[in-house]
Amino acid sequence: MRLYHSPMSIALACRLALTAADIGHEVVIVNSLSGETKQEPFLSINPLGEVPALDHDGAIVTQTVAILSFIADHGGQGWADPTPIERAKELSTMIVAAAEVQAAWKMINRPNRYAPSDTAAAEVGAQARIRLDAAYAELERRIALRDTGKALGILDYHAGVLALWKIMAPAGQGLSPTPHLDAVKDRLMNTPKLRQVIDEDIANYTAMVG
Ligand SMILES: N[C@@H](CCC(=O)N[C@@H](CS)C(=O)NCC(=O)O)C(=O)O
Repeated sequence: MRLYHSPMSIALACRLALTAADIGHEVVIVNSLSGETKQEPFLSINPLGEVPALDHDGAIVTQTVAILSFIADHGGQGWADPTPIERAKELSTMIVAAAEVQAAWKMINRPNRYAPSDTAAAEVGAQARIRLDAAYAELERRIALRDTGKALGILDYHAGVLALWKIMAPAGQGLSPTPHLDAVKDRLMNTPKLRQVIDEDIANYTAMVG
């Protein structure tokens, strides 16, 4: 398997899932900060110009939630509870993570894509931060309802990266507390092989931003 990835992007959740399931994979770095995601040859892989993308025997899968779901099915682990209703609930929370939390971050990080002028972009950024706080609150509410006695799974990898973003990105400062989400991140950091991947990603990201 080949994972197209940019350090500290949401694709890190897929790296963690692949690592946790001991699925052999190659990581191809596509620098989203320098715009490589929006250029060929990557646009031929994902015309939306976003990582992650997963190549499995020539079949390309994009979208974090779909890739994580595939990794859980392929690796035979990763669903906290494999019953259809529990899987649906986990998928629901991952869709909130992608459609609400990640989408708000995108508006904060790239407001000019959503506005015709710098003034309008500043307003978009300010509104997006309000939306981000509400999105994290909903993610936190859902994470708080989960049984923490279960093995780590794909929702933990997804939510854990969003917890890291909240701590590391300047725009994450001053948001409402999310203790259950932070505890997910701590569980990942306390798992040596996952911590190694996270530390490597942080180091690569730091080198990338200079
Ligand atoms: N809905 C997509 C969003 C992926 C996404 O936004 N990826 C970002 C990195 S976190 C990206 O590649 N951005 C590059 C760009 O927008 O230019 C998913 O969850 O996979």
